[in-house]
Amino acid sequence: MLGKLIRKKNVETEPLISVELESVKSKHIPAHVAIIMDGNGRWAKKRNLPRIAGHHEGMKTVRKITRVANDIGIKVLTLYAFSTENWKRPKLEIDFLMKLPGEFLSTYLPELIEQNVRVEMIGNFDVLPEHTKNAIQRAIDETAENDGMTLNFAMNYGSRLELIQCMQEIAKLATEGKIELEDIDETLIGNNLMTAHLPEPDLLIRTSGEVRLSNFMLWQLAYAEFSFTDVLWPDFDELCMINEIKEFQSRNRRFGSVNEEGDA
Ligand code: V0D
Repeated sequence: MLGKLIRKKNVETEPLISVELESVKSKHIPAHVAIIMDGNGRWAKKRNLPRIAGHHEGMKTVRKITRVANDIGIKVLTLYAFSTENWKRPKLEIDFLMKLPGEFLSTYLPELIEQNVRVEMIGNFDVLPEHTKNAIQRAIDETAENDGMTLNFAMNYGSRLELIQCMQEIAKLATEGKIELEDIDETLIGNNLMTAHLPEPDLLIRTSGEVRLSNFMLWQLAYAEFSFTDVLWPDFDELCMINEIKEFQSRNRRFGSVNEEGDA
């Protein structure tokens, strides 16, 4: 596992990362971490580069954070890559963004397979461009047998739309007489969301200083710890991720105790 990090070219941080990694792995690890990857445009602007340069740099961070999350032992990493609101952006920017899954996967799919990572997606898949769908579907198919970390991309995802579809599905079951009103509970709702097969996130991270949920996993984040960092997504690195998990572990040090929900 550590061998994956040793291949990194940054010799300065390697020993530090290994030591920190071992300490993090000896404590309670969040099963599911969700990240809102914000600040790519701002990163580019600071350097007088076009926004797309920031998106491209952000893709390299996806690779880095996937690898360290897998090394930590996180079971599910959900990355908010494209929201239903993002269609309002300029067409040229959208066209560029829609090429990123293909580029990401043609570069990194072999190492995802090597790391036993399973690629999944939540969101409305159908309306994505054909070439984007093909790239993602191929990655999903080629990693379907992997049983390591699940790398779950939220693409064209919006939580309210997900809840609308969930409610429509449940109402349909009710009108067809397949369920009684009393059958509508947290489990039934959870089972009709796009995340039905996944554990709920234990930790939400949003980069770049914005303190909003932006229509992301409204139901699923009910009990999650939230962390908002000023670091821009392209600058978010392995040590940032390890520090987030350490902070989570210190907040959760009473995990499992009677005071768990704060009723001290
Ligand atoms: C841009 C920062 C990887 C956020 C990361 C189309 C904005 C880089 C993917 C990707 C994006 C998605 C699915 C998949 C494999 C890779 C990605 C988008 C944006 C939205 F199966 N990075 N990335 N998708 N950015």
